[in-house]
Amino acid sequence: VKHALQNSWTLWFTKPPSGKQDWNELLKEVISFDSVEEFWGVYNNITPASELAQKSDYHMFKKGVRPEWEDPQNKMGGRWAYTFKGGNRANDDVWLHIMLAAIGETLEEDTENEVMGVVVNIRKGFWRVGLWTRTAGQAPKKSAAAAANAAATTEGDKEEGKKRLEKIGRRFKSVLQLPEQELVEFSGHADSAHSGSSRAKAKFSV
Ligand code: M7G
Repeated sequence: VKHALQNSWTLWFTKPPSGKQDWNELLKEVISFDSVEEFWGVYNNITPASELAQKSDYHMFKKGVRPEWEDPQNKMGGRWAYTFKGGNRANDDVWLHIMLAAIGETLEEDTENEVMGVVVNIRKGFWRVGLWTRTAGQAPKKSAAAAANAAATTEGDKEEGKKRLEKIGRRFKSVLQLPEQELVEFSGHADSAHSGSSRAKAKFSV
């Protein structure tokens, strides 16, 4: 018996560069799955994060979404991120719990469709886990006429978008089992792409 997931997911791997390669050459699609049993089959057969070399990433994204800022479904979006020391076997469970929360759809309400995927970056001296969202707290696009009419509601829309993202950020934080004073930070992909680094200034934190 297979227990179907609400969505199909794809696992991707970024291998550490060996010489001068760009981002695209290092990112590889690994496998897709759409049941609980297949997820465990994949998880039990891949190298644990704690055994990956520095500069490796795992990305688990909804099938059809590439784990890149440039993907049409990510372009307007952003990322909740948390950086911690990482590196040992116990930390593999942090990444596992994030994946389980994503495939179990516990990070957002059913209708929100904000969660695009989750990431773990293995870096020198730290790990960074991320949760990518479809929006980045910007006001939704309106027709010119509607915008002229509704200029006053724009700030309200923005506020609502931010609230929705903050709620997801708090759920991410609870999966990470972080104490209240420890912060997770949100940044927009457009800012990351613009600054050429994922360490763009955080827009907000929870
Ligand atoms: P990172 O791996 O997110 O963080 O970004 P790090 O600085 O801790 O290693 C490292 C670099 O990878 C960025 O500065 C970009 O050059 C490249 N990179 C990362 N991401 C997520 C993307 C992406 O989505 N698109 C493109 N074009 N480059 C990316």
